[in-house]
Amino acid sequence: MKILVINGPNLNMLGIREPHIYGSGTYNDLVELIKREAEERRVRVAFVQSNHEGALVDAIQDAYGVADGIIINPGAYTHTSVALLDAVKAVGIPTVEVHISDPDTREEFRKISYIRPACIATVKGKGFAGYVEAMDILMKQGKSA
Ligand code: CA2
Repeated sequence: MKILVINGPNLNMLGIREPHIYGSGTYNDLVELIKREAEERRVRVAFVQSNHEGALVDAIQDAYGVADGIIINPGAYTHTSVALLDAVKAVGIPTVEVHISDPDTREEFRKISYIRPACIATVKGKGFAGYVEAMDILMKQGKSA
């Protein structure tokens, strides 16, 4: 199984500021954690992080015919992007939405997720462990598909 892990804007800044919200681990720590957990599960993982909406759309499109699942933390584009919603719908790849914090307990504007309707599940508020849970969700659904 091949999983693409996509992280949106500012997630490259993890561990640098706002540790009370996002923890003290860096983006590199996150990548290493996912790689370790993927290896144990014999899952192949690839990573994309971008601060640009179009680059994220390109990454989703490039996964067509390549990845069996997508884990995406769209960052702030969660709350604004119809383009990411359309891209996930267009490729039809099982996708799990992940948030390190729980946006539903924060500002009102974070309670809206445009991408959620195209995703098979949402994991939020579980820190970096949420990405591992997302991997398990994709693996389970891969077996039943
Ligand atoms: O909780 C999450 O994972 C979010 O997707 C993170 C986004 C935020 O806009 C969403 O509402 C929830 C923001 C990522 C910003 O990451 C930072 C990392 C370090 C310092 C500042 C921001």
